Amino acid sequence: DQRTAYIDRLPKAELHLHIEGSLEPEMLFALAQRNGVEIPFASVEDIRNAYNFSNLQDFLDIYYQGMAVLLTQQDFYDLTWAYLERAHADHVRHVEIFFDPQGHTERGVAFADVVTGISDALADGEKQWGITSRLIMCFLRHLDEAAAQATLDEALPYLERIAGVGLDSSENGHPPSKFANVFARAKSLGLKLVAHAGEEGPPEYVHEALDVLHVDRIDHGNRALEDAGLVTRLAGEGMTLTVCPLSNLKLCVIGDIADSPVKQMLDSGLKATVNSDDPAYFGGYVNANYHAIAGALDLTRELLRTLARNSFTGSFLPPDQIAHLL
Ligand code: ES4
Ligand code: ZN
Repeated sequence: DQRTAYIDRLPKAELHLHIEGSLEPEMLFALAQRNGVEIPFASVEDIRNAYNFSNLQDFLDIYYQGMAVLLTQQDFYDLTWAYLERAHADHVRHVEIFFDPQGHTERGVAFADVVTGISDALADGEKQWGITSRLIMCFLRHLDEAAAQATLDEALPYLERIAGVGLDSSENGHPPSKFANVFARAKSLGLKLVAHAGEEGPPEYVHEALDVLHVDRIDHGNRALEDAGLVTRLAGEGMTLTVCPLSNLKLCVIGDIADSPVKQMLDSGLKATVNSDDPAYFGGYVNANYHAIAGALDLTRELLRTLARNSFTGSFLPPDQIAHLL
């Protein structure tokens, strides 16, 4: 219908995308064959059938298993290029991509191959389609802070290719404060800071992301809505929240797409954005996420335009470049 066409053509940025979560079953299967990696699936259909999750950890177990087929710099290039083709088709003009180096270096993949493969594809995407980008290195929060520090050490020769650091993986039991020192060091190196908070974890974790880590953006932030004082603060600071509707549904963070917090956030003055998180696992890229909530929350064109605008103004692009995209 008309709203679908409006969404599809709306220029937008994607601010919450795990590149390893864009590994489609077809590519997973092909890379397993190309690299001679054994996987516990006999077919692409078999893989897709395994994608049923009842919580974040359920998903993460499958997600870490899936990334085992990524071995060479070319694999990371191909993965990123395939994502950019999808993003281009969705009228995405700017992407800020997460990657999980610890998920690869612990398997013996060189840090250099991961970063170079991803960032070479990002550079080619800008040449081909004018899609600008930033790369954000995430620390796995189920591992300790020393491991995060060692990962930041490995990143030092590549800081021209890395714009920021983030925090992902299993949230409950791993509060942001566990990473206070490594985030302070990243900030002193001039890196931007983001953290997943309030996806499954309590509002207190969102407070910690702000007060202890001093993040520039909150990833997800759903459970901030449980704390009225926190909502007022986030609104007052103009803090961007990167919400992921289909992810929330697939991971049972919400019971129904109509329970997506996006409308409530906008109504509360919060700067919400719409993103795809791990689109190969959660059933759709960024336009599919807009479509899902537009119908369920009956979003007007004005609100859809606000969401797209927030994606640019909440990005790490310099103001003069944002002005060209609005
Ligand atoms: C993730 Cl949805 C989500 N939450 C936390 N960590 C992640 N890593 C990849 N996807
Ligand atoms: Zn995420």
